[in-house]
Amino acid sequence: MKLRESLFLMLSLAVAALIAGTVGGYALAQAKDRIIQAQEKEQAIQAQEKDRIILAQEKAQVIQAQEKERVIQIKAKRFEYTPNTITVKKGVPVVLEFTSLDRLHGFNCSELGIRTDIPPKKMTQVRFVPQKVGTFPFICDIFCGTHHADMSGTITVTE
Ligand SMILES: [Cu+2]
Repeated sequence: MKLRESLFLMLSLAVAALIAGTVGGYALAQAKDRIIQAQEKEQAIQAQEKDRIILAQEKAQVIQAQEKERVIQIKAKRFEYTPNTITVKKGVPVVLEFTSLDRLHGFNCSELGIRTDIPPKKMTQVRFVPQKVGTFPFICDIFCGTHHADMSGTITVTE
C-alpha cells in the first residue's frame, strides 16, 4: 500500500512538473514574441524617423537652391530696357527674365557671353553665373527702329 501511494505521488509530481513545464514554455514563447514585436515596432518607428529627417534635409536643400538663384525681370521695348542698369554678385546664379512689350529685340552682353533673342508675347529666360567683377555694357543687337542704337545698358558684377 505504501509503495503504491508513493508511486502515485511520484506520478502526480511528474505530471505536475510536465504541465508546469509546458505552461512555462508557452508563456516564455509568448513573452519572446512580444519582445520581438516591440523591437520590430521600434525599428519601424526609427526608419520612419530617418525618412522624415531625409525629407526635411532635401526640402532644406531645395529652398537653399531657390534662394541662391536671383531672378531679374527685364522689359524690352523701343528703344530701352527697363531696368537698364543691373547689379549682380559674382558667383551667385542669376536668371534674366526678358519680355518684349512690342516687337523682336535682342540682348547682347558680349563680355559676359550672354546673348538671346527677345520675341514679343513670350518670356525668355537666360541663366548665368557671373564670374568676373566689373561693369559690362549690353545692347540690343536686332535692329528695331530709329533709336535702336540707343537701346543699351550695363551689368555690374560686384565682389
Ligand atoms: Cu531693339
